[in-house]
Amino acid sequence: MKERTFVALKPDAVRRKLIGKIIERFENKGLEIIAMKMVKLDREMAEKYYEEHKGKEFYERLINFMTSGRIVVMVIEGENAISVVRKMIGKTNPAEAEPGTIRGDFALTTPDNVIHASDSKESAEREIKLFFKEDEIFSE
Ligand code: FUP
Repeated sequence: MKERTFVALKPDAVRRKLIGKIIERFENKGLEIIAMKMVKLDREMAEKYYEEHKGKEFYERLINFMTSGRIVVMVIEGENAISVVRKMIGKTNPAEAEPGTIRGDFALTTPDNVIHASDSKESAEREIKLFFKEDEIFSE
C-alpha cells in the first residue's frame, strides 16, 4: 500500500552536514520526497512534537537538543513507506541500531540520533499536519 511518512533530520545531522548522505539513501531506495523544508523548532513546537514523551527522564534533554539548531523536515511517499523508512533508520538507541541503518552508521548516543521517522499511520498523519500545509505536499 502506498503510504506517506514524516521524517526529520535532527540538529546534529544538519550540523554534521549529513543531509545529502541521508536523503540519498531514501532516493536510492525508490522512495519519493514529496515535501521538504528547513525549520528551527521553538520550545512550543518541540513540546507539541514530542508530547508523548512529556514527563520522561530524557524529556528536557530531548527538547533542548531538538531546539538547539535547525532541522530538515520532509514527507516521504512510497509502498509501505512507514515501515520501510523505520527499518532504514534503525533502532532508537544507536548503540543497538544495526550497521547499514542510518542510526547504525551515523550515530552513537541519544538524543543526538540524527533522524526521526513516524512509527505508525497515526503518528505520520499527526506529524505531517504539524509541519506541512496540504498545498506544500506534492503528491504524484
Ligand atoms: P523513535 O521513534 O525511534 O525516534 O523513538 P522515541 O519516539 O521512543 O524517542 C524519541 C526521541 O527521544 C529519540 F529519538 C531520542 C529521545 N530518547 C532519548 O533521548 N532517550 C531514550 O531513552 C529514548 C528516547
